[in-house]
Amino acid sequence: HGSFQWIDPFLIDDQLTSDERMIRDAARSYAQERLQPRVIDAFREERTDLAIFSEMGELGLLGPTVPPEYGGAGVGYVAYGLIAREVERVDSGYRSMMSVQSSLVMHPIFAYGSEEQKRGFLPKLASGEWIGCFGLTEPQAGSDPSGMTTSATKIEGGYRINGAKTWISNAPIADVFVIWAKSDAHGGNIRGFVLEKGTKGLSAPKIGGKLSLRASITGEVIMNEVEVGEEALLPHVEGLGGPFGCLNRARYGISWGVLGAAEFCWHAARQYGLDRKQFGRPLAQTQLFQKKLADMQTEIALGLQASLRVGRLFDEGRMEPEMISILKRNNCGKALDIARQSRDMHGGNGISEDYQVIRHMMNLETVNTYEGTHDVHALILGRAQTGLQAFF
Ligand code: TGC
Ligand code: FAD
Repeated sequence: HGSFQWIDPFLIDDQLTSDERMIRDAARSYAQERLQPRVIDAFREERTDLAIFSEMGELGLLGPTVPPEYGGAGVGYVAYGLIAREVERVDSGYRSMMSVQSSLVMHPIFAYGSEEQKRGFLPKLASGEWIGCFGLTEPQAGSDPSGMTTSATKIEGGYRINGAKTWISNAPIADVFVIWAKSDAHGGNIRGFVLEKGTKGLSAPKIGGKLSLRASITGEVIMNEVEVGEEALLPHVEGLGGPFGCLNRARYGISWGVLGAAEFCWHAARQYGLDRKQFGRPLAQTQLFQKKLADMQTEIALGLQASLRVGRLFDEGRMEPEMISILKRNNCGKALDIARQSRDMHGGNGISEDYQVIRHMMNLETVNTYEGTHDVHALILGRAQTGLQAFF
């Protein structure tokens, strides 16, 4: 007794290797020293700083699980999660920029691409010289991506792609577009294509008016008779399993990331409660305040332990997607609750950009929705335990 660490109740730190701790510390220093000073203005002004990609690339934070021969850092999934947690402690939008590039662009090129595609794209994506985006969602196909209408028609020497994607992170600044489309040459099955900026008929207008994730740019991707060669097709995957293989990784990273944002909100509420006095005593000396802090501490500790467990299983090759649905759903939902509570515990100050908790709260609304909404993950888990599918 006496050595309880309120900030790390189950001693997560002890369960990491020294390499993982080193990566975590490097990501934390970068996030606190370089991202934190920019984020308040970036969010207010809805500004995405391109330099962030090359800075992250230099530190090995982009595509960290991709092997070094293709420019990645070749680290495991626990390390990837730890990076996401540190970046999202500052802002979910910065983590979004990082996780799209890593899990949704570099991963499919690495896992499903030809040797030529891997050598051609991965090193420049790893360094952050090129920025990537991932187009699955369409105006009429969000939770149900199998309803997509983007089509790839076989032409001589390649394909002609028509369709529109929406709500695509990084799209307006992207050099590389991983696009999922139904291909007539493959029986109407979903195939992945790597498109490059500047191709005729390809455009990516920005979506304005976002009140969440404002430091991360989002756009549409319009493909109007875009013609690409055979080499644009990702040869080694067919069907929805392609995009889902990427989503598994991004969702797993999000499960760590949101807990970083939640930790920020928890620590801020605790400090505010210690500093602020009402009725002659610190707010932190009231029962209601302490109960809320205890709930935050508990959910974060349980969530981190769960993400770490699944990270270890991932690295052992024993990850199952349903495990990730549990983590993505619960950690996002809990992080959002914690951010809302923290906002409330800050009183009027809680709505000010200076205290930052309302920014996290607004960001987490998106994170709870993208990569499979909270309810869609419930349906995945419901199906897995009943054998009955309730989507339609
Ligand atoms: P279902 O019948 O379940 O599966 C179709 C095929 O896909 C395979 N599959 C998976 N493979 C690997 N991992 C997974 N998690 C997989 N889930 C499914 C499955 O085995 C099957 O393969 P095959 O070979 O038998 O055809 O498909 P369904 O149509 O019933 O799926 C329903 C549902 C709800 C599970 C799914 O469509 C879903 O998860 N919807 C949510 C959509 C979503 O997450 N969109 C994300 C867009 S990207 C994004 O949001 C990026 S934001 C990132 C950022 O900015 O950080
Ligand atoms: P819908 O599917 O229309 O869902 C609306 C509501 O209905 C939700 O509450 C949902 O849970 C519920 N619902 C849906 N189906 C059912 C059902 N069967 N039973 C009960 N309830 C149901 N997509 C990409 O492809 N790439 C990206 O980079 C990307 N980045 C994004 C960035 C931002 C900022 C945002 C907001 C979104 C992004 N998305 C991206 C899209 C995101 O993945 C979708 O918004 C998400 O999958 C939900 O789809 P939807 O918005 O069409 O909502």
